[in-house]
Amino acid sequence: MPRFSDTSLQNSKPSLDRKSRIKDPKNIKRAVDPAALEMLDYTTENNIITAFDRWSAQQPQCAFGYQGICCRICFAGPCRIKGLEGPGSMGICGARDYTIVARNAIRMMAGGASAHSDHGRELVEVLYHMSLGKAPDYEIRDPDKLYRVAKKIGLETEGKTDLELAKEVALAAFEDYGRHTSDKCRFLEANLCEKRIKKYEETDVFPRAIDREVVEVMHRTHVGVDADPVNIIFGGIKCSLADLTGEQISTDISDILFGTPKPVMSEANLGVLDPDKVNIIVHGHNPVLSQMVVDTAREMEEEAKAAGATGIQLSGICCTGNEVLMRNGVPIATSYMAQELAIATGAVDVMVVDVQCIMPGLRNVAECFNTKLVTTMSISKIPGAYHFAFEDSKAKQSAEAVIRLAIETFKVRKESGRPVQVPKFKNKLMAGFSLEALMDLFAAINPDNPIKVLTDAIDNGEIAGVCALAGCNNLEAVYEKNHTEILKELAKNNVFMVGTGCVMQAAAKHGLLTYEAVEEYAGPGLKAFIDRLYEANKDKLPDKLPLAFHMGSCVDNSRIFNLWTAMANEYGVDVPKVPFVATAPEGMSEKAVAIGTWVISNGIPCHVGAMPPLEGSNLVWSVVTCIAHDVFGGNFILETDPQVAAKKLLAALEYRAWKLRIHKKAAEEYGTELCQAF
Ligand code: BF8
Ligand code: SF4
Repeated sequence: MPRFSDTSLQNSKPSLDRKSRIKDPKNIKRAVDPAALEMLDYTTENNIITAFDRWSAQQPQCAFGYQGICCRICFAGPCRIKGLEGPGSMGICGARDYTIVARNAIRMMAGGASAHSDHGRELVEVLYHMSLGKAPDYEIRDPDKLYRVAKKIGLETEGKTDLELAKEVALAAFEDYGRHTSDKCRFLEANLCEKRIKKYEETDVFPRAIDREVVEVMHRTHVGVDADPVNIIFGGIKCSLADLTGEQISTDISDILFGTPKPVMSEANLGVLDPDKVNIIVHGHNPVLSQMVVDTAREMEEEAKAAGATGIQLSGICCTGNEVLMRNGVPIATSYMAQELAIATGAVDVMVVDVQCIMPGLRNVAECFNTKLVTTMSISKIPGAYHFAFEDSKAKQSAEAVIRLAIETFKVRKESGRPVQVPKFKNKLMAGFSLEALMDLFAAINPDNPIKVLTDAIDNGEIAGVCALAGCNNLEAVYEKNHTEILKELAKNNVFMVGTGCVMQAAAKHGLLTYEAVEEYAGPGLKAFIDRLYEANKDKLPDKLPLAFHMGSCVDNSRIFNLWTAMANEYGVDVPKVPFVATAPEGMSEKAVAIGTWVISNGIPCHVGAMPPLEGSNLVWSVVTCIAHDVFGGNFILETDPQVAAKKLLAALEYRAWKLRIHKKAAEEYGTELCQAF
């Protein structure tokens, strides 16, 4: 029986009810990462408080907030939905559970869209300033990408210098943030397939300008504006597509400025820290600073050696770590939830942070050690941390100051003679799979039509389809357990996997971004496919190919969007017919909510393995898990058990692949057009 005939795998309710989800709140060792487990013993022995202790202290968490039925939108509240009937079933203003849940959810999307898009805006500003000669430390490292992006968004490229074109691309991107007309966001329209453009026009969710859609969400969710849950959610979808626009801009411009990633080898986990070197961790998201630190550190090795170090050891946490891993092979220290544990090793001299996913708790841990925590962005400061204001006009100078502070701190650390506790665990990895790099691998087999290598492998059943792994860590799950279990289960079932963000850091730390993992976990079809790709490309690759393909930071989910769009165009169908699924096994942030929403509105089923605050309204729940599928072709699969989640993802994927095969066969047999229904 095909898996998708099993109706239990189509049940929109998670297999564990709310109360059974959290097992032992007293056990803080909620991790499968051996380095994190070792460090948790050490922090417990030494009374160092981290997120793991604070998670325990927060249990049981507020059930109203957990389900999304707490409203704090005005200060007549807070209001909670206390039952199904009577005055307590509504907020003071009369808002019902569905209004409150929907409003809270789309405010999360607006938060996520703001974060991703402001990150993109910083990059556009650097590109613009560079084109005017006002950011002299930056350059165009990938002029081909500049031309490709310019062409794609409809700019005339003939007869223009790189700098002239860079300025025009920057101005076009600025327009996507602040257009006053009702025209469409250009960076989004240029990357969608035609059928999706039509779908977004019909449903009135095409974003006009990023900032405008965020503002509209904040307006429509103000006290006494939109109370219709479906209308509210459609407003959220429009904002999530503005988020996607911001992500596309971020990726495109990062590649133009810093280079488009190519396959690269590196290592991951706390064992990458070297006590004899000056250890600098870059943490946050924006490559404008971290890339400059990487470039400058190379020039300052001798200064570090003069201070008694054997060199400078850079490593990364979160997505800025992914940015410099993808382009420079800088090792990954750890992922979001273990960021404080990195400092608790005592071996970190400077942790330099920019924006997003930076725990305020870092400062308390840094205080216990010789570590300097350095903030760099005016919107992201932490009391007690050093603040070195970063300016793109003096980028190199800022990076030098940070590195010099680290060298000075190293000297103090060595003189103090204080022992360090660096876990030995680390694994090698291969990363650097931009869409261009992936297409390049396919092109070695089919130079005329590279994407057909992937779609053919699905059509002939060699692989089951594609799954995108994305998102965060959340201690509602056991740290990195959902990530690794789902990844292994999908591999066993021949799913080709791409991914971004903290999931891929988990995969890397557990040795899953290696060929050894292909040998251990891949099903026969997936192994044959990966082997074939390697054989065709072995002259230009640094090693054999990995089990899953790391495509970058969370904004680089735009690369994944570009991948499924290329597949849809190749099949001649709309995205919902493409055998593609997505998962955020340990989703946490508002950014993840925005991403998940544009994933489903692109027409892709999206699993989330930590429960978003939606359970308080059956109506909203059914809109996002069922009705979204009828309208857009994608829906959320909310499931906290990783084994059941993997089965649900496989069922959704196999159903799509099976249906597409049947429709293709029918079209061939009867000489008709390929059925477009989903
Ligand atoms: O943007 S995966 S915890 S680091 S939010 Fe944050 Fe989540 Fe990690 Fe990257 Ni994305
Ligand atoms: Fe309560 Fe309505 Fe104010 Fe929300 S907006 S806090 S439900 S009165």
